[in-house]
Amino acid sequence: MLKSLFPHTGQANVIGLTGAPGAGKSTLVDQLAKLYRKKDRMVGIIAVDPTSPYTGGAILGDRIRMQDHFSDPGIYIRSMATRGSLGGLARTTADVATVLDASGRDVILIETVGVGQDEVDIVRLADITVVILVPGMGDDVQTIKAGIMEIADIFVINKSDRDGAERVEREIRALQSLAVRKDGWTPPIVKTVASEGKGITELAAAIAEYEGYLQIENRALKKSVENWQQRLVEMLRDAMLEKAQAKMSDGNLTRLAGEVAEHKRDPYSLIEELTGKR
Ligand SMILES: Nc1nc2c(ncn2[C@@H]2O[C@H](COP(=O)(O)OP(=O)(O)OP(=O)(O)O)[C@@H](O)[C@H]2O)c(=O)[nH]1
Ligand SMILES: [Mg+2]
Repeated sequence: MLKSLFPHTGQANVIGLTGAPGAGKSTLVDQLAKLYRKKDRMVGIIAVDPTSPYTGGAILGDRIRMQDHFSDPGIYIRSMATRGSLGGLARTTADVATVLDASGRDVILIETVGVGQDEVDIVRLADITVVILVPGMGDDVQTIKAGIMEIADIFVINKSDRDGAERVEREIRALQSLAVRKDGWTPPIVKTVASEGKGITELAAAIAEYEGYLQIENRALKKSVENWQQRLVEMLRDAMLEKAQAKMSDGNLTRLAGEVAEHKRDPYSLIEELTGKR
């Protein structure tokens, strides 16, 4: 199915939103979705929770909150929470995004928690990445900077109704002054109060501005080539692994591991055998 759907993709704007648990991602996604619906754009939402092996509380909460939209066929919501699915969460999310894109969604919003490797991979699917911070995180901006400074195209300081929003803004500015992005884009900082719908228009404007920026000098295509380079390597790795695994049953793996553990076999020749190098 994905093979035949792929030619119909590439139309949607894929927007990734990431941030710490409880930062207000779902509330923001909800507000953005409402705004895009007012403009008559078809919206797809993928809520990814890599921290939970189950479709747990958080996502259930999102569903309940988002059910306002359930009667609206212009919004489709899919939650994903299973780690360890074949090919990993990032690939599964990519496949779901492909289906949504092909189905004619104009905007796809991907919500994901945190900034671990899975999240960075998921972010790679997106044309635009929004990193959500909240006041009162103290030194957290410092600790997560390595991950977020590189992936953020736009910063949101949500819960700006709380004390400390200015301080977070200053910290981001300070970090930005240290590392200039190689594409020359300076990620704007948008302050929001998602629960009250404040700053959403400004966020949508910042998103539109970055979309415009990507249209200049083939930047969108260049970014896409970079992303696909990564994804092709991942897909290849998955395919090779599946192929090698097909050659041995589970019991077989235990037996082989036993032979290596007892030094009856060396693991290097074994891998060569399994990958067909020999
Ligand atoms: N004070 C304040 N509360 C907010 C704001 N935005 C969201 N909240 C509240 O923060 C809580 C968490 O919001 P969510 O949107 O579920 O946050 P999330 O980042 O999606 O959370 P997870 O998906 O569980 O990681 C909810 O109770 C929201 O009502 C805001 O701007 N100000
Ligand atoms: Mg959420």
